[in-house]
Amino acid sequence: MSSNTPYSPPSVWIWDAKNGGAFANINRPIAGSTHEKVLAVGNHPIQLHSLATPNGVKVTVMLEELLALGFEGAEYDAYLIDIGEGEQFGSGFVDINPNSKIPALVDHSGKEPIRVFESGAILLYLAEKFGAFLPKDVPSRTECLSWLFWQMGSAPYLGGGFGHFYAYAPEKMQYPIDRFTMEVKRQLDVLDRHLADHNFMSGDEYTIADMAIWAWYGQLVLGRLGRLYSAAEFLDAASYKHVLRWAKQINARDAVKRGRMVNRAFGEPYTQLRERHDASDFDTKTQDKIAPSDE
Ligand SMILES: N[C@@H](CCC(=O)N[C@@H](CS)C(=O)NCC(=O)O)C(=O)O
Repeated sequence: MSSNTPYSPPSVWIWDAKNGGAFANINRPIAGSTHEKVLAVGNHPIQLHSLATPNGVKVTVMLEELLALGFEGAEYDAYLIDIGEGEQFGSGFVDINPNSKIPALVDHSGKEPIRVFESGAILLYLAEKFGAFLPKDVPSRTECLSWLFWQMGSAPYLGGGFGHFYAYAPEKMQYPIDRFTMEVKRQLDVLDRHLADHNFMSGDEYTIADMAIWAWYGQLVLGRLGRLYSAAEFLDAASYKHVLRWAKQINARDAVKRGRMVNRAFGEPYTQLRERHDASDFDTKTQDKIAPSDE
C-alpha cells in the first residue's frame, strides 16, 4: 500500500501476510511454535540461544565480562537462532521463551534447569547469580535497576519505532519517522544530560545498566555511519558528546569486543562467531578488527 493512499482500517483487522517490509515473512499475529525443533545442549552450565542484535549482545557482553572476572560458572554455549528464518518459532525455543524472541537462556547448574527470557531478566539473573555488575548498596542498586528498566521500556521506541520506519519499512513515511525520531533524540538527551556528570549510568561502577543501554544507544552513536540503522548523521549523534564518551569507553573493553562477535551472523565473516562453545573459539577471530568499516 502506498502512503499516498489514505488507509481506512476495516472493522476487524485481517492478517495480510504479504504486507511488505524487511520482516514481513516472519512477523505473525499469533504466538506458539510453527515447527518441531529440539534445541541443542552443549557441555557448559549456561546454554544461550540468541543472535547478535542489541538485545542479544547485552547478554553475551555480560557473560564475557563475568568470564573476564574469573567466574568459571559463567562458561557458556551460545547457539544461533536465525530470526530471519523463523527459528524463534521452533518448539524447543518456544519452550524456553513463549514470547519467541531472542535472547533466551537455560541454566543447567542447579538440580533442575532454569529458563530465563527477556534480556533485562537475563542480565539481572546473571548479576545476582554471580554477585557482579550490580551494586550491593541499596541506593546504587536501585539506580542501576531504574536505568536497566528504563532501557527495557525505551528501546522499543528506538528499534520497533524509529529503526523500523527509518530503515525497514517498505517506504519512507514522514509521520512515523518524525514521531519516533523526536522520541529517540529525547532519549539520547536524557542519557547525555545524565552522563554529563556520571561516569557510568549508576555512578562510578560499570553495571548491567551500562551493558543494556550501550548495546542500543551506545551502538546507535558509534561508528562512521552509526552501527544501528546507519542513522548517526540523521540523528546528529556527534552532538551527544557525553553519550559518545561513555560509548567509546565501553566499546574499548575486551569483553565487549568478544561479546559483540558471539552469535553474529552478519557483517564481515571474520567478525562472526556464529556459535560459541569455548574461549578458544575467539582465537581464529581478530577482535580489534571487528566491523572496521563501521568504527
Ligand atoms: N524485550 C525483549 C525483546 C527481544 C526482541 O525483540 N528480540 C528480537 C531481536 S532483537 C527478536 O527475537 N525478534 C524476532 C521476532 O520478533 O520474531 C528482550 O529484551 O529480550
